[in-house]
Amino acid sequence: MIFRGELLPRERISYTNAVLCLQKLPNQVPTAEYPGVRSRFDDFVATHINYTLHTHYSGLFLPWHRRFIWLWERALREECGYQGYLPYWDWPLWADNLAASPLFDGSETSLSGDGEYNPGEQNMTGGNVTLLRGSGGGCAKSGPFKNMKVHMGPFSRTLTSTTEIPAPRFDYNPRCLNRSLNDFVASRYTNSTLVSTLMATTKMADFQMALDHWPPREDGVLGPHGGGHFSIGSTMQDLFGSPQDPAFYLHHSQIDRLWAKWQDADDANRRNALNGTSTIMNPPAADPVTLDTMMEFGYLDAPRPVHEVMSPLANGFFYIYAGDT
Ligand SMILES: [Cu+2]
Repeated sequence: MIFRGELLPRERISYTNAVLCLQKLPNQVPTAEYPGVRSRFDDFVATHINYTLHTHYSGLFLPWHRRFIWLWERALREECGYQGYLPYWDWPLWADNLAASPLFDGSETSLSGDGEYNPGEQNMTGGNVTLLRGSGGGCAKSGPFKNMKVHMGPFSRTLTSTTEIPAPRFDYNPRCLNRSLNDFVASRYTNSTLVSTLMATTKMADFQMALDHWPPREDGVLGPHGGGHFSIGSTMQDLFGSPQDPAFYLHHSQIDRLWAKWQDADDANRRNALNGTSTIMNPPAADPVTLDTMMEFGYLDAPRPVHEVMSPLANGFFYIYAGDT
């Protein structure tokens, strides 16, 4: 069988049409409690914000996001008639030239591309590393998400608490989708060398470290998880609100794909490999994640034990990544 990794133009449009459909469907998360939630699309955003402090830089990062993107795909299919599957963003293919990528070329078959040029966009500094600014910095200027509104955030890049969701929490703050294609970041932090390094790891702690420089390094060096988040603009950079950029789901699909491949490469040792706690940055007092740790999804799904999501082919999951044999 020949696997075709790349979606046809009409398949890309049916995907983005389904995303636009979720943006028009009514929310199930109550606006009274979560004022920024204005659509079914926003249900996923608010859920991500709500659990961010448990599900990033922690032992829950991979298991939680596996379930989260599966719930997203299910909503596209069941609520918006989408017939395809969740695509993934294979970072290294376009790491040197994001604007040439079918994902971000700004055409009608893309996920929208660069933003309008914003002279105010700054370089970003973390530790000793400076990331040069991207080429846009304003509203996505073409493609299917040119007119979309994001409703929540922005959140500060500085984390002030590991237990309290910071302001602006779930406030309603409508803005455009910000985009700034950044080949400086993509070429350094999402390239094939980093992916090979990631896939060559044998221990979960090393896999996490290569994916995320986890815990984050003081010199600000990013793994490909952060690299993808920092290469297309400020909406996608937002630790809490990043699912407001439709590219979020393709980025996390790629992460889930690489995790699944890594698990498959040594099933006996890696299928149930876990490391870390259920609190961001793994503070010393936090409980270690085990196969029985329960993960919460708020209004999207019942709580799920970690062991239910350790295989893409069990417990209600039944998926593989095309192109991977
Ligand atoms: Cu996330």
